[in-house]
Amino acid sequence: MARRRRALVGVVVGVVVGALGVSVGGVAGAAPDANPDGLKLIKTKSSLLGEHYWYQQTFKGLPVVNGYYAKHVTKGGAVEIADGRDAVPADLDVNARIAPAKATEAANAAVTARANRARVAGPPKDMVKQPPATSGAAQLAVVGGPNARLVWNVTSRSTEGVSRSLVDARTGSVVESKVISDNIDGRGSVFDPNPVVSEQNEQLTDLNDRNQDALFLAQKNVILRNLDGSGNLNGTFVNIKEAKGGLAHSKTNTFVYQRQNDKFEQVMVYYHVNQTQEYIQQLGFTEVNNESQDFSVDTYAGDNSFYDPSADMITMGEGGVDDAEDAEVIWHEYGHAIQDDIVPGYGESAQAGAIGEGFGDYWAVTMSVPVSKGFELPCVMDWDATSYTSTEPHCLRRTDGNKTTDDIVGQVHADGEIWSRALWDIHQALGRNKANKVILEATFFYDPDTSFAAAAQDTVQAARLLYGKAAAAQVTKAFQDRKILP
Ligand SMILES: [Ca+2]
Ligand SMILES: [Ca+2]
Ligand SMILES: [Ca+2]
Ligand SMILES: [Ca+2]
Ligand SMILES: [Zn+2]
Repeated sequence: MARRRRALVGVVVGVVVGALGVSVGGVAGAAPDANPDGLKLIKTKSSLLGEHYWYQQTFKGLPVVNGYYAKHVTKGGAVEIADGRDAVPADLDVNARIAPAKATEAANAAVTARANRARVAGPPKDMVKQPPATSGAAQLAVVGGPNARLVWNVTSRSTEGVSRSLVDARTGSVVESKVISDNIDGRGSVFDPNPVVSEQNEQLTDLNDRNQDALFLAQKNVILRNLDGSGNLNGTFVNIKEAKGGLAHSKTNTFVYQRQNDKFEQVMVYYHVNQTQEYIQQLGFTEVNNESQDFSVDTYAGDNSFYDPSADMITMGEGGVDDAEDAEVIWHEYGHAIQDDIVPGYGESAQAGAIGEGFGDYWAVTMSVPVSKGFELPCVMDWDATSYTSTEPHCLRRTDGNKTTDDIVGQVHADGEIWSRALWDIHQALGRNKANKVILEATFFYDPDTSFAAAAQDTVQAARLLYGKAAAAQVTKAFQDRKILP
């Protein structure tokens, strides 16, 4: 569309002078520049061979989308111009008729619709309804070239990554919408959240990691988003760093295994951590363990998994049912990584430790809610627990117990049940998304050695500031019922 041309301008003198008013020689067939002086220096870079000056093309002070101009000056003084400016008619009206909020709405609708279409490629039955795209402020800009117009430039975040939409600022129609983040989607097969819940079957057993028809049927094909394209299970939010039997690798980013293959657990970790981080981002949090979390999978023989704050690494054990075959074990451990990321040195008191365990259990449960069809929601680690419990339903712990602070025994997992019940009550009182916003927001105010009472106060405060008095009263009641608050 737009003219793009590179011109070797030869040796300096006179050609490129100081600021860039310079016309670089006419371009055949193109309209004359409406404002050849509308160049704004945005970046200067040095390389081995010279200096590089990058300019944004502007029109009446507004950026011209994709309009660029670069000047490369070699050490020897040679100048090369890359002129990527687009012609803009001098009389283009730069007064928007559409309000930015309306443009944002149109852009988000387009992005959400596309993201949902992309997800239909997955299994239709278990589709989780995705939250709509979110976006920052709309910026006024100009599109040059043959279809020159004034647009609102809206950046949205959706399950597809980051998208840029251009909305005509006079008509409100979406002119263009495309994903600008460069992550790669892969394919995988997982349990979601685990076979006991998805099959609603408490009779399933591990049989020493053997493949079984019932477990094969419990597998679900999924899209693995935000992969870095290396062919490993490494991406924006998860890095499978070590694994028994070696790292899964696929040139086509296809990671389909059955559960007897240890690589199945690597896929479980990648998928479920990516899911939970996307959810956190959709709630509006951009700094809750917003990094590629390291995992070591199936590398511990005991029936335990753990988060190591000194290495910022989560290790998934393989005792009994491989821990990473149950997403709720993954989410519990990720809960520890979340708290450690938000509060440096978190967990330095017995009650802070109990809050950590209670939060991990709660996080596993709240993440399971959308994929559990209501089956035994407060039951934590339904599949992993089949190895060590005989009563049904099989649960390591629950988030709907009746413990209060009268029942404190000084063991972090046992005492954590007091906290997880309070959070679960908040979940039911406020609804999933509001509860999780309140709970995550409150965590930013925790001390590393916080107590039940202090953390409860932080949570009440977050509820009041985010959702008002009535919500704060509901949160207060949840803590009063546990005798955490008076
Ligand atoms: Ca396995
Ligand atoms: Ca981390
Ligand atoms: Ca296990
Ligand atoms: Ca569960
Ligand atoms: Zn834990």
